[in-house]
Amino acid sequence: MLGKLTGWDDTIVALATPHGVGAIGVIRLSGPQAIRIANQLFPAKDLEIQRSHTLHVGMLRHHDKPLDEAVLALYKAPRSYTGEEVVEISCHGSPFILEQVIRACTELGARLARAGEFTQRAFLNGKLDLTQAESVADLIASNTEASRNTALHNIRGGFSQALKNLRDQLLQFSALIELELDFATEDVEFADRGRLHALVDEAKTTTEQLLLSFRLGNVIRNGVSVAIVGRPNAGKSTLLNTLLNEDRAIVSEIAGTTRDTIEEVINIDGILFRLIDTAGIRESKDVIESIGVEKSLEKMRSADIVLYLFDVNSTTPPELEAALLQVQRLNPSYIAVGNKTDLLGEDAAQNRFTGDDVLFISAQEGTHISALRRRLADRVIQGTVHAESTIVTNARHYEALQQVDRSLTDIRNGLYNQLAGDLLALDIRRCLHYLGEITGEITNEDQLDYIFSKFCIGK
Ligand SMILES: Nc1nc2c(ncn2[C@@H]2O[C@H](COP(=O)(O)OP(=O)(O)OP(=O)(O)O)[C@@H](O)[C@H]2O)c(=O)[nH]1
Ligand SMILES: [Mg+2]
Repeated sequence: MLGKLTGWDDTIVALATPHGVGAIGVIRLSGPQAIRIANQLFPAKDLEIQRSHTLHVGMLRHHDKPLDEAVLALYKAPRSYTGEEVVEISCHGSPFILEQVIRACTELGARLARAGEFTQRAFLNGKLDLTQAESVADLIASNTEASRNTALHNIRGGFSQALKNLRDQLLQFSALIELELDFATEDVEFADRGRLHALVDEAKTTTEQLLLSFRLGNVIRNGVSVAIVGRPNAGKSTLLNTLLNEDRAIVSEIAGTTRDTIEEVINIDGILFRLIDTAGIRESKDVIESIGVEKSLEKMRSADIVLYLFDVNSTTPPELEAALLQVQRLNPSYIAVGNKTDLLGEDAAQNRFTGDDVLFISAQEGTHISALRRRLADRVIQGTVHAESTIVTNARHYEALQQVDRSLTDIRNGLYNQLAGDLLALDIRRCLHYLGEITGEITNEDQLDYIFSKFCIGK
């Protein structure tokens, strides 16, 4: 397969660790000449006669000049990440040294790797399927525990396994239907339509779940936006500071303190939340404050979750009801939070607002803040999928899955209308095509180049 593509016989080299100063920097060489090139830099012993999966310590030299003392790890094809000959050179992490070693490798015949080329080679050599390869990119980019878990799960093949099962079953049916076509004149049915029906229903449930999970997957990658809104002086900025554990926003007893929105990021149970403190909402003649209020309403509309904060001491139950109706109209995904229970007392607050689903806190004293954090995390995970299960995080998969879903609907309609076998076979083939696009069994060079170009160099 590699032979058909350009540049695949080359040996490639790149820095595998981040740029900049570090204790150790790792340079990766992959390709048919990897061990020969490393050998020319390594006078201490003959690397070409060493076994796979061995480590070698020694001085790297080029043009009789010492470069660095390094540890070399040898991986022989096909037992390596890329499936090719691979040498990993661990040097001291000075950018100057690393640069010199990479230059020495290129002088000896390696070329600099393109972004994602190592993983692309792994894919082309059958070491990973496409969803697994893409998960490597997600893993490198993941910045929370939850996104890391999702990426790891996908690398281990959770996502592809579900799709592979589906594909295998559909393949069986399409084979049986094609067989029927060969016996067209004899009016036989090898492929049990009832079973195909059940299979299509099952497949539709799977794809629908995967499609649903895309929303959550996106949330895990990009963070959940939470707008803290309410009347002036409700304690919004105080709550932001308490959740952040630092004095980020100005707090004062003057109503209308916050004029512009403030955004900060927190991590709850591995989910990234973007907290937005807004200006208190009220009618105001002050131009700047009015702009702030406009902005608050805008944030309330666009946020994933709204925290509607009110002061339990100065708000009456009818006022709360009216306010929540308005919030609901702008954004149905809200949580009502009663603040300053330290003044009124928690029981009194609860008695005052019975009937409404309200979480009572004291932002200033930090009371029930952990319950609020839990409520936020639950909102994200609730009803959908858990982070350990299979989540679609990738827009390309999402689009292909939508096509799969559509062709499954066509197959189902075809079955209802007792469509002839040859037409049914067409629909099944189309469905298989889109499934294959996700796992990479059907694909083309341009698409691959696009996917792998999103990687960083050295992966
Ligand atoms: N007793 C008590 N006071 C609080 C609590 N939370 C906030 N406050 C006080 O309420 C006043 C207003 O707090 P802020 O956090 O500035 O209120 P805000 O909602 O951001 O107000 P604006 O920015 O003007 O819309 C300050 O004096 C806070 O110290 C609380 O839980 N208990
Ligand atoms: Mg404020």
